[in-house]
Amino acid sequence: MSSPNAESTAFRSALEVIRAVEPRVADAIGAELADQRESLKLIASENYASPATLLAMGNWFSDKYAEGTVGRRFYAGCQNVDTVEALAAEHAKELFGAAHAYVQPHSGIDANLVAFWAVLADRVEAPALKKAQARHVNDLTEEDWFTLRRELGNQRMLGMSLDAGGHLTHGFRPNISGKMFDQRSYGTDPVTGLVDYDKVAEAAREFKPMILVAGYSAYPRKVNFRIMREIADSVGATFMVDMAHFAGLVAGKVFTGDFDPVPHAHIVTTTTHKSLRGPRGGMVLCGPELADQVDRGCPMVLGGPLPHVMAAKAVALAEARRPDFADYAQRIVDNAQALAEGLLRRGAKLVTDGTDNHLVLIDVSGYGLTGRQAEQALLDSGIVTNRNSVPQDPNGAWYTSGIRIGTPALTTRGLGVAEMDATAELIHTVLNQTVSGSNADGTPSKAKYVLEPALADKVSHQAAELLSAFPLYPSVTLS
Ligand code: DSN
Repeated sequence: MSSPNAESTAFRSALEVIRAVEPRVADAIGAELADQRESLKLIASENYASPATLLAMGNWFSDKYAEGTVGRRFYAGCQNVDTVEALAAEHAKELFGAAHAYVQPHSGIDANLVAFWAVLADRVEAPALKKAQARHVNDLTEEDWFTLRRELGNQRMLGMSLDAGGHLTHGFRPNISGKMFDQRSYGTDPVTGLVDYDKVAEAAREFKPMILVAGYSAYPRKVNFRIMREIADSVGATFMVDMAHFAGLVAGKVFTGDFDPVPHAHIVTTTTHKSLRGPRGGMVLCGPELADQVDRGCPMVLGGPLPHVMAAKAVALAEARRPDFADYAQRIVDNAQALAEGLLRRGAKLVTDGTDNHLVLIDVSGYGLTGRQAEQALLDSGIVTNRNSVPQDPNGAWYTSGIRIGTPALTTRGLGVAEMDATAELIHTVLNQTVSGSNADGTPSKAKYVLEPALADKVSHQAAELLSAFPLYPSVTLS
């Protein structure tokens, strides 16, 4: 462990150096820390990275181009980048028990694009593609390129529907994946809100996807990856899991056996900054059969790797391999369950009536609100969440009927189950006291709401008081 004094000195010195060039940037960085310290951060996809992880990103690695992979670069002088990339991959393989790890993706979308490319390159029986891979691309004729584009496009993907908690990158229209793939969705049971594996199997039999995707950003339960793999195998699909949201729970061995995607999936993607608590970025894990294609991620679909972020990934993954990370991961789930119980006890309506993971989805129609109204009313009260669709959402993806809340960040800060009950009380108080508003012409509004400013202020103070016992980055003082 570094001394608290060293951490404070490092951040203070960095700000002093930045301030000498553009003081407004230094001020914004300081203001961001202050805002994060003061708000009750319940965004399920956010966390607080360690000082070591943050500091690993601010250095000379940022200046280096390193297209290619370890030991096989398109640029000279990459020996130190090789060191950190290899370290990050080694830690990832050990942590997740994966045969191969590719740590270059800049984000979750990028990680998924790398995975899609790898699967297409592996699966598409296109003579033009085989030609392109076997020899120099300049040897291909115009007709070869035309056939290649036609054969790569329009392959089939089956993923979880957006309103059931799936992710945009799993084949949905606003994302490139929805334009590349012919996509179908599986939803959740309308009564229980749970994945119905028989229905997934039926959809797979009918649609015969090339890729079956599991993983979610707003589903509050575990997924049985052994069953999903059996379904994929039964129709000859490649099974891909996007574990971006719950990677920390896999790393911390809260999700094991049938619920650990790594032994069951052909390919696993993740971000590194959510429950895994690393720097903002992505990663792909796979077996040896897809490793070569995955390693072509840059320059196939990725821009130049970010060596400074790969250095930070190596640091964060080393942290996740320590025994205390397992304790952290378990506390994330304990806290989410305590939050869910506190909300249910106070009468909130929750999708699936609870949680097995790090997130809780409140159906705020139970409070007579849209997600948009609830999100803003909570923000007015010092509680940062995000609106999210609920299954079969009548309000669509913009206004929504849900509020997604997650515990990774507050758990990092040290809050425990007692504080989760207090948090449930604050959330319930705000939602219960917020009234849906009207437009100027008297019609009901999906965005406007009425919340007494005095109540919002009172809750903000209560939230700040709750947080005061759990200072964020206590080792860091900027003045
Ligand atoms: N934006 C992330 C989330 O909030 O879940 C996923 O892309």
